Amino acid sequence: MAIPKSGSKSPVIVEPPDTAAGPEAVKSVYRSLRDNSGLLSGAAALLKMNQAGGFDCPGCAWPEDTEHRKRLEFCENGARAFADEATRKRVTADFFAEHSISELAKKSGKWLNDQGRLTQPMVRKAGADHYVPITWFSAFELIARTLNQLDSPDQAAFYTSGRTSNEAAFLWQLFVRVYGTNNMPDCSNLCHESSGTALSAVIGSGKGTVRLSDFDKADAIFVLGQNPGSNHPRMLAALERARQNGARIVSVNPLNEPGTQNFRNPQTLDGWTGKGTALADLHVPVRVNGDVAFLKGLCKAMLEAEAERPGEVLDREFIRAHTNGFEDFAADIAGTSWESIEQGSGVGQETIRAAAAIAVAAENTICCWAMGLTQHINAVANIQEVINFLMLRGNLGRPGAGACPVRGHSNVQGDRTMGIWEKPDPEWLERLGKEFAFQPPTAHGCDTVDTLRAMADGRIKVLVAMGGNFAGATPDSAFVERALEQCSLTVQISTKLNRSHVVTGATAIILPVLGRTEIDRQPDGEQFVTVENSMGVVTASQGRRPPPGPYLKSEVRVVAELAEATVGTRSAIKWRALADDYHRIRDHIAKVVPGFSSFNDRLYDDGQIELPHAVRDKREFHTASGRAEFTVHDISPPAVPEGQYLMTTIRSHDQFNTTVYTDNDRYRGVSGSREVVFMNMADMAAAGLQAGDYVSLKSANGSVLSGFAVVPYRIPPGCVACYYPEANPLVPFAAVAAGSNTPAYKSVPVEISALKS
Ligand SMILES: Nc1nc2c(c(=O)[nH]1)N[C@H]1C(S)=C(S)[C@@H](COP(=O)(O)OP(=O)(O)OC[C@H]3O[C@@H](n4cnc5c(=O)[nH]c(N)nc54)[C@H](O)[C@@H]3O)O[C@H]1N2
Ligand SMILES: Nc1nc2c(c(=O)[nH]1)N[C@H]1C(S)=C(S)[C@@H](COP(=O)(O)OP(=O)(O)OC[C@H]3O[C@@H](n4cnc5c(=O)[nH]c(N)nc54)[C@H](O)[C@@H]3O)O[C@H]1N2
Ligand SMILES: [Mo]
Repeated sequence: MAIPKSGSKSPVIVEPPDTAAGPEAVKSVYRSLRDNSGLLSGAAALLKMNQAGGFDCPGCAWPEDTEHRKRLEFCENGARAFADEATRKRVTADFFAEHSISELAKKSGKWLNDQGRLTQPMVRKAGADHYVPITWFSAFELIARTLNQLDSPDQAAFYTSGRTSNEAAFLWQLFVRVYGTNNMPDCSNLCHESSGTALSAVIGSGKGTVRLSDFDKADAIFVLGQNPGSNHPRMLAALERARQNGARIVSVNPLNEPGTQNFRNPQTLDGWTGKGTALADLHVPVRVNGDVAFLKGLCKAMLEAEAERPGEVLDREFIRAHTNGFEDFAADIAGTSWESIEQGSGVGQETIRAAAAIAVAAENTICCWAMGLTQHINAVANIQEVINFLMLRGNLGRPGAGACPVRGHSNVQGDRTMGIWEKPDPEWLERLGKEFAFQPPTAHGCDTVDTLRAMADGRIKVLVAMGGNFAGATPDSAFVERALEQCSLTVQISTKLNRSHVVTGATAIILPVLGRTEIDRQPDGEQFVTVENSMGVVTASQGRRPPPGPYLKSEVRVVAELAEATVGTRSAIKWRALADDYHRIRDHIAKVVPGFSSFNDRLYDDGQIELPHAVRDKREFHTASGRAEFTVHDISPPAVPEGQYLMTTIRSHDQFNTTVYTDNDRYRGVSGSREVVFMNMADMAAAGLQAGDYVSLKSANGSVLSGFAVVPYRIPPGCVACYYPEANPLVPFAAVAAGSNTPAYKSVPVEISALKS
């Protein structure tokens, strides 16, 4: 089934701006509050966002700046994520009586989201084409019965999206393991899994090694494969301050994103009236998936500089005392020709040398990265090359320097810390089993891609999803939708409607939950939850807005009641009591999860917990050898068949993952349609294409997307970009990153053909 379009208008294309934020961002916040929550109540609630005693932004995982915290510690896109949750629109039982599921399956994701908040549990009975109301009790009973009738607990999978709080996530993984499986696919498998895999192998920890304060001490910051202007706008303030302190910024990206070029901080007078701060000193227009080649070139230039000025470039002492494999690494770099580097990266030697000069002049360097590095077949290699580069000058485990994978969803890092992982560490399972007196399953479970394969093969029959949009976020949409339709039961625990509610198993259930911004009252009083940001800092988050209806439950309450119905008699765990007062869950977390001792007390005393990090705090590397590892990787430019293009998929400025707010992308100069393909002008000329021409795109899985409009753009030749999730049907299911199994959403070979007008 083709994914319905949000509108078939032709796009309006203008020259993209060269600056991010500024007054336009403030206007956009105003519009989204006006259209969703209402201005007054929305503005009052926003004052609580990212403040002590308030709620954590439901957007990205960039840390709050507690030192320089402003009265308004939020960004345009955080405000929009908030407004989207705070909408006054409601999806009620009448809505489902009016609209059949087959009719809803023809609506775009944007239309579904625009219908408002889910308000009561609904069921689609096998063979029916409408959802009808069901009581919470009957819904839990139906799910429990189905789960308990499976031949094995491994026939069910339990997905988690990264907005889920620590408390809900901890209880969720406990329930799933008491039930008897480690089938816990999550959005992290689609996101930063490559970072975790790469970092664990070479530095002994899967998390980033910097604190926010390190940005003030850095002399150089490399931003690779990341678009902070749209996806982590509060990071621009950290880059602006770093820049004002003299740091030099290098962006490595096939697109010259306005957010890294220039920033007009809407919280300063200059941001409203002046030109703002120029951010990147150097933009490196690497070709799509040219990063390994570029990073090897960067290291080659540095090793050559060291040969000319021995002792001045490399941190020999760090390399000797803390690392393994330098000789092999250096020999491989020496044997890699500049020609292959230029060809693989698409970047000239002078630009690579200019980037190396910035790194060599810097005492302290930070590398930040996101999906531009993690979603390729060789994504793990990308990230290990970043570590090679950092290690040459000892940029790990000291202030002002380090590795900074910038996480996506606001609690995706915390969910993993809480045990949402299909490959749990045996020590973790032992502590969990001891604390709750049960035997957790030890066999590794399915991640997201393995879950899809198992559903398609009939090995997994039930999917229960804690948030997210499993159908919309995964690759190869036609394959995924067939796999979902083969399930006997799919359950979505959600706030808003999306594709996953209309492409379902034979029986489907919707369980509506409170969002993070809403008051969560339980028998023992109003509750708060906790979240972990991208830099390992855990803070409390307390909702402040009235719930959108009387029948919604909190995520924690849903997990507790589902667990009681399903496995209530299998252990002595008092599920409901845990949900009555979340302090009780945190007391268990304190005993099971390393770094959380006296969790509740420390939250009250210090307001936050910074989790320990051996590399950052002690320059210790908990790898098998006790040292950080240099690694060697092939440049291996992706095989793009003759006449095809390498497609990357990107987020616009006006979406949060599969939730599309508008069809516009202000920073890339496109409005009115998302069905566009950004193309190099020379490629367009060679193919006889003009701006606005309609084309079809076809990939190796046989999927074809038709009617996409060509947008001329400064993107390296041979590369094109389309929006996520519209382009997901083209991403072949089997194309995944070696080691992390993350879909290669950012390097998909495609054929492009002009449509005859
Ligand atoms: N407003 C908003 N905020 C968000 C999100 C959102 O959708 N909207 N999503 C959240 C989530 S879950 C995540 S994971 C993050 C995502 O944040 P990002 O990773 O910034 O998002 P993307 O748009 O997927 O892609 C990032 C950048 O990678 C570049 N790129 C593409 N291919 C390549 C390549 O081969 N090499 C290099 N070097 N660069 C490449 C693209 O041009 C783009 O600038 O943001 C989080 N925050
Ligand atoms: N082509 C392509 N595909 C991609 C990517 C890409 O760059 N390119 N990026 C990948 C990445 S990085 C990620 S993280 C995934 C995202 O994958 P997901 O996390 O699965 O998707 P989202 O779109 O964030 O999920 C949105 C839905 O979550 C629900 N929701 C929102 N808030 C809450 C809440 O507080 N509680 C609950 N229970 N539900 C809530 C709503 O129903 C909403 O419709 O997509 C991946 N897919
Ligand atoms: Mo993500």
